[in-house]
Amino acid sequence: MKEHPISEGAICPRGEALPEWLYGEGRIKHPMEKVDGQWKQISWDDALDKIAEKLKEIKAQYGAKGLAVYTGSLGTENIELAAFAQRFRGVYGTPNLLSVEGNCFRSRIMARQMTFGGYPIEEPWNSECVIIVGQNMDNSRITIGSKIYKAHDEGTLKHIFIVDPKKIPMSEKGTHLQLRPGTDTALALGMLNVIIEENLQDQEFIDKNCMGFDKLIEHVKEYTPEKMSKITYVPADEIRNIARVFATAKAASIILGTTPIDQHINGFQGNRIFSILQAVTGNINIPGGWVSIPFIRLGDMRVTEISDPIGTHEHPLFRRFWGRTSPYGQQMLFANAVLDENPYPIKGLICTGGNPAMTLPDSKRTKEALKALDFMVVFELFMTETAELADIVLPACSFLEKKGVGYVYGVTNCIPFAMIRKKVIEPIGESWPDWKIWTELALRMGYEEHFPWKTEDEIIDFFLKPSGLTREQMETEHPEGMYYGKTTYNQDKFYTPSGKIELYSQTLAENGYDPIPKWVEPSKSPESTPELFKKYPIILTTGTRVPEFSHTQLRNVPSLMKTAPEALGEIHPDTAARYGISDGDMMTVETTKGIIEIKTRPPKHCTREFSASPMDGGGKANANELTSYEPRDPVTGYTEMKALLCRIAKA
Ligand SMILES: Nc1nc2c(c(=O)[nH]1)N[C@H]1C(S)=C(S)[C@@H](COP(=O)(O)OP(=O)(O)OC[C@H]3O[C@@H](n4cnc5c(=O)[nH]c(N)nc54)[C@H](O)[C@@H]3O)O[C@H]1N2
Ligand SMILES: Nc1nc2c(c(=O)[nH]1)N[C@H]1C(S)=C(S)[C@@H](COP(=O)(O)OP(=O)(O)OC[C@H]3O[C@@H](n4cnc5c(=O)[nH]c(N)nc54)[C@H](O)[C@@H]3O)O[C@H]1N2
Ligand SMILES: [Mo]
Repeated sequence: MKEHPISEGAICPRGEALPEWLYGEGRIKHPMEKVDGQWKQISWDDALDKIAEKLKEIKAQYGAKGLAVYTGSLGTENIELAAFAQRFRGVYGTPNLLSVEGNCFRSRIMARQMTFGGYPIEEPWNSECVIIVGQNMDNSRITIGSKIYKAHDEGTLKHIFIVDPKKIPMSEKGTHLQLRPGTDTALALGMLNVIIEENLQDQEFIDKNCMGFDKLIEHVKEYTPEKMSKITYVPADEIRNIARVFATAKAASIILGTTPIDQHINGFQGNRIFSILQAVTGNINIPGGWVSIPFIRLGDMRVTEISDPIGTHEHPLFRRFWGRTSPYGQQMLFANAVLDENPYPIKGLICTGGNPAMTLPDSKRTKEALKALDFMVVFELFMTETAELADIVLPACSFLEKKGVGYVYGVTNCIPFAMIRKKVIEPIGESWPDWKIWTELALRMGYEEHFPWKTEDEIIDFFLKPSGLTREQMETEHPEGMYYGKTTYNQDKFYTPSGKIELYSQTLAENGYDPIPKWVEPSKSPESTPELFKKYPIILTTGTRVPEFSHTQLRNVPSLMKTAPEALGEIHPDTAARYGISDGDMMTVETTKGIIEIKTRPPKHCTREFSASPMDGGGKANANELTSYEPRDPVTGYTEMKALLCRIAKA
């Protein structure tokens, strides 16, 4: 739809391939039970009865916390899936709701909340300068990418900087800073040093809105461009240049990739330092800066908070600060709970909309943990690596087989956007929408009073009620969906304890963390572990998105498998030559955790020595055989999935 407000007629290869995905190979069409290691079809009634019985057993023996509920990427993208999972676990009484919040985007939300009291986001189409840090929008975020290309073509967006170890298509439009993976915080500290040394900050804005600037002045003195150049491999002059252009632009937005900043041991502070850059240059709540967006209030299915989930002791702020409590536990501690009973045993798992056997770190340990469970049930469309390890698999249907509320903001889209998602076809086979699976299970558990919804329209009405929108209005007036609310600029209310933008965070100091971000090396790097670097001399980044796949999804689609048949490892041509590896050769990539084989990608965009591998892509290589649960970011508990050390060889 050319007139569609978000896509403006653009479609990605995954969108185009949906019919193939929907009707393709491997759809699970019936409830399945594993009997003596073999999958057997069973009826919905039998499956739900057995699950209810098991869940009651677990609760009787280990308490409600002995069960974990895991919602994967779909749990953030599909409100119905997430809300019903929350309702069920709440009524059951387990605090252990685990999700990709534990390594996807919550770090940045926390960092911005702790700085601004809210979650302002970029508005690049109104900017004169944008800095894109570790995001290849042509692959992972085309809706915003196309708006940036357009603003650049029209000339309103004058300066684009790309901060990325490799050249990406958008690098053609601007200045590329090719940094060593994992050193973004050092770059940002260097930029702050230049801005403050050269008096380029927005003093009026700072005086009025910020606290801690005096401490920041002292703090960044040591981070000279020359020193930061040694760390980042970015020439000092380039650090000066980006700092000057950014600070003097009329309006500027930094756009942070969703994972390259966050998935580090210092990822939370990395997010904070870029927030501080926005603040001291006055690029907050002005058109083209970071702006406070309106929120849509949607019906909330949460049940009043129970006890604390796993990870609370280790990462208390991930759980709550300023009385704001997150519903999630830290999934990075799940394997410890199952395998080491630390802090207590988790014995059962309900997994929906995710494939943790592949997407959590250290797949070997993750799979061991999943196998060690007394009972696991998975709601899935396909027999994934996780589903294979379950006791019962229930056939869920896709978003095209159910009606619901679609709502995006932030990561996917900068302004909140809502629509009624239409049911395109009837559920395939015996598959059910997630809401129905949870509801039917709840009835068998005796939870009927908490699950009153009987139809998809009733659920939509429940979600929309607090928003002031109605289903009828959305269906008749805005069937294509609608932006919700307007951005209001020039707000100067900040909901932090001090009421100001907190360049210096007392909350962090009181919890034993750095109140202003410091530079911290990745746990394994040429600098932090020179001995290890001799044995593992290549820097490895995992998880780079490809347009054909969403994480481990869509591998049943022939047309996508044709254009991207293998997981690809990108490698610098000089490195490849040194190892005698040619384009398309298979190479081994080995870390201290494991070894995988992966095909090399024609290195047209790889211009500095490092190699990167997607999480899975079309092929068999699973980058999480190379990653580890330790160490974790002390604030959030995120693990290192970027900037690791590896060695390579021709396979
Ligand atoms: N090494 C490394 N690991 C990473 C990352 C990285 O960069 N590097 N990135 C991390 C990030 S940011 C993320 S978000 C995670 C993603 O991790 P996951 O969410 O675990 O991965 P997906 O492959 O998206 O799994 C989604 C599953 O939901 C199923 N599904 C689709 N629609 C529905 C539905 O309507 N109902 C149900 N019940 N199921 C459905 C799909 O078939 C698929 O199996 O991976 C993380 N892991
Ligand atoms: N097609 C597609 N789109 C997706 C997804 C998908 O699976 N497929 N997943 C969605 C999800 S859940 C997420 S979380 C997002 C992920 O989105 P992002 O995390 O933004 O991932 P990419 O766009 O692949 O960007 C990664 C870029 O960061 C660079 N990079 C690697 N290490 C570093 C580093 O240390 N510093 C810097 N500055 N750059 C680095 C890589 O070279 C690459 O160009 O994408 C979303 N969009
Ligand atoms: Mo993600």
